[in-house]
Amino acid sequence: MRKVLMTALLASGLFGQAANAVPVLWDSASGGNDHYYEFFDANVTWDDAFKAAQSVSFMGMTGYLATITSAGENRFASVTVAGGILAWLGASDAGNEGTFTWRDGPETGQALTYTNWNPGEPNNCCGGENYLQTNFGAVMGWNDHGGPGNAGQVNGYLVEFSAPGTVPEPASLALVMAAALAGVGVSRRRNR
Ligand SMILES: [Ca+2]
Ligand SMILES: [Ca+2]
Ligand SMILES: [Ca+2]
Repeated sequence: MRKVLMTALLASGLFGQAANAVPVLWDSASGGNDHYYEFFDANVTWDDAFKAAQSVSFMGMTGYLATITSAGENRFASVTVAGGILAWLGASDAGNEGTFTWRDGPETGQALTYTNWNPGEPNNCCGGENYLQTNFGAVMGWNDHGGPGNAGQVNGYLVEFSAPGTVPEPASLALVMAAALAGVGVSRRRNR
């Protein structure tokens, strides 16, 4: 019960770190993926943003630092949701210099299939930069930043929410029915 209340408060933005806005749907009717995105106008390191993203949930979905896999998604997240403000995304090349992979969400461990690096980036500048940010210099432009060279680099972050294998209403009902039937089976066995 307590957890449910916390989740509701976090989702509403009334508790914890103040959200810039409620999660915004990129709906399939407008060419989207039916995922939700939220920009947190905070000043945090990538590591803290990574943890913070996982601590928020919305409509039962646990957040993750946004994973951008198309130009359309980059535009929606970077412009529509973040308003062109500098924001961390979910990729890093920490531990594998030069090869960025998504570190959370459905694409965890996967290489980037779409990129929008600014000219000359990623450059692992200034003693090492291992974390992906968007809206750096140019709107929608990508840059590697953060530690170890710029360990104190802080800015906002983009959180994405998606249901694992988003299920339409009838399928959800079927799952509930299956669970209920399984429960009946268990109690029957128990009664024997
Ligand atoms: Ca994504
Ligand atoms: Ca690097
Ligand atoms: Ca850089």
